[in-house]
Amino acid sequence: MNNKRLLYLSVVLFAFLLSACQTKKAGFPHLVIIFIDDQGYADLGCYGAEGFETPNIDKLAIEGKKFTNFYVSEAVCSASRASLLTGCYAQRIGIRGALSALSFSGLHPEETTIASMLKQKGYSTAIYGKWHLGHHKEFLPFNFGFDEYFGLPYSNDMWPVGYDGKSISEGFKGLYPELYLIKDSIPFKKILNLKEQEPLITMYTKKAVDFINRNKENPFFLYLPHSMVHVPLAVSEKYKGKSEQGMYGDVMMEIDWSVGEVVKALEEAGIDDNTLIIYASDNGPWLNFGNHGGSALPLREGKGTAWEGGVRVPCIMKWADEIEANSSTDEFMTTLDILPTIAAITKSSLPEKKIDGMNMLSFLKGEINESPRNEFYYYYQGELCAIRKDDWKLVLPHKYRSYVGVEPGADGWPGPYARGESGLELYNLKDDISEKNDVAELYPEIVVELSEIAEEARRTLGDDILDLEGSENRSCGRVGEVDSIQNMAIGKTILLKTQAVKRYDGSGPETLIDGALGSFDFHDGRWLGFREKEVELTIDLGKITAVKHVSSRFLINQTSWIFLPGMFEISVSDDNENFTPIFRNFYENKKQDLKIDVRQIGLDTDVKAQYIKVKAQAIGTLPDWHPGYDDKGWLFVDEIIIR
Ligand SMILES: [Ca+2]
Ligand SMILES: [Ca+2]
Repeated sequence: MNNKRLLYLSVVLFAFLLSACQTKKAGFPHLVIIFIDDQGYADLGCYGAEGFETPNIDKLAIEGKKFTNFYVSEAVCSASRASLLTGCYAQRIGIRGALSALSFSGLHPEETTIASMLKQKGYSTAIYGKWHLGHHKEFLPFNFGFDEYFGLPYSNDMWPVGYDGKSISEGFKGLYPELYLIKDSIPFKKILNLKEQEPLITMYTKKAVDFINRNKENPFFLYLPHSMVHVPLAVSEKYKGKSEQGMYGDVMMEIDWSVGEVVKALEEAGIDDNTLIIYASDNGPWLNFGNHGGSALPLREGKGTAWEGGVRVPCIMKWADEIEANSSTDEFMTTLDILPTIAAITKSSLPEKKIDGMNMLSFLKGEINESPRNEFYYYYQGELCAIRKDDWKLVLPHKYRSYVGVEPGADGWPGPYARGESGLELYNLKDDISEKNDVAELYPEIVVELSEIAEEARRTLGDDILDLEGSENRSCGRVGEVDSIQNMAIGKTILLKTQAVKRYDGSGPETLIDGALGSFDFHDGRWLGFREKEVELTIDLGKITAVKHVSSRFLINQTSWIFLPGMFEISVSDDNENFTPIFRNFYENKKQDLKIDVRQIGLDTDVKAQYIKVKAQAIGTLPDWHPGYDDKGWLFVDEIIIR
């Protein structure tokens, strides 16, 4: 061996030892997830944005990997965030839609999140921004492994302020409580008007930079879910009027600034190479807000749909130590896969409860070229809307919110939605990213194959369209004292002639006579929900008994299609054959002030009977003043009270 070669080998060996040493010193990587609200697929420079620029985010793509087939689990805030943090379909863990400011539910405290998993590995954890997995104390980030929290508990439009920016006390928004920034677990500052939303991006960013500076010596997980670009849009002075596009572009430019500040802090701390940064949006654009919504082009539709514009989002990952720079991939990945991938990176054990994500670490590192994921279920608010396998997407018959053929709003005001209805449709997403050409008839064997996957989804996770409950569904967390009531019928026999809809069947018919009262939250598991024409049930008191009172409680929640019965009748009998009516009344469902209410209907009486029969007629097709006028209304009952 000549000296030159020996020298070369020594250098290689030295470099190897040095790098091994550095890796050891660096330990587990730092993790940063930046999650933008309602940003469309096309709303970044490197995805073709028009009218504004995002140089800092584009630079992440140059230094990392850009994904063109990256999905969130559902095209709506809470469901999407639940999946990102738990690695589960939101459908699996019972988080539906966007939790309202009046909601009583949240992520179940027994679910494992990325943060709670990383706490086991000694990570410092923080969230600065929008949480939206339950605003009650039981559901705030502290319960899920976060050390620090500063931000809004839910969407920035869940406040008693109208589209004109003025306070309102009427209508649905009038019911909302005042919006607060939360610090750790207590209300910190009221956000009364749009002006007070202007510093949100800056505030979250400053907190994030400070967190990085305080924790650069140890591994950390920084979750930065910005409240923007969800409407109402607000931007700080430094970006007002800066984009050609207008307000939306200005806000995106400020988000881009924020990303730049975070990257700069990592660089200055000397930890940028050993940090995995993931940038993505929580769902597609809210297109009926026109120039205040983004763009998902060339994808079909947007937020709130299972079309690609709703669930396919821009995503960039940068991790200089492991992910190839300036790379782009059309391989399939979802937010579900982030938790198990981080588990692999940090050698954490996976959550005990079943999850849906897949470990993508080998793919990210370039050890394998193909993503391990090839299937995906498109759920939206309990409905299984589509199935993807490889490049094929089978759209299942469903009704959906549509933005096609209606004039969008502008300058902060929404336009109306259209309503779409799909058949059984097949698209090849590789050739037809815009889902224009239904090729179901050309590929019947693929329709069959994907239909079988749909069956598996329904069997395990359920499907509201077919009223199927899954065998693996878990429930979300709920708060609220159970109000109880004295009821002579507790423990007696009840025969329910009409089936409640499966997902609203409480703990069976006995729910109606268990002394526990349904709350204002129809999801609380204490209501029985019906969509049949008539509900009929009989309670057997066991022996002839003096009855002084019979009544039933009904929920009114017109915004959720829940109405009073058209008719309500009570009759009594000694022999379960000859019934004597003691009460009958008809109810008109007038348009009310969108208030959620419970009505107790019945009578004080003085009869002797063993059997009490109750009949209630559901409303049927909704009245013409209601936005769901061509759909069937709901009847929610709990409880039947006998004294
Ligand atoms: Ca959102
Ligand atoms: Ca009950």
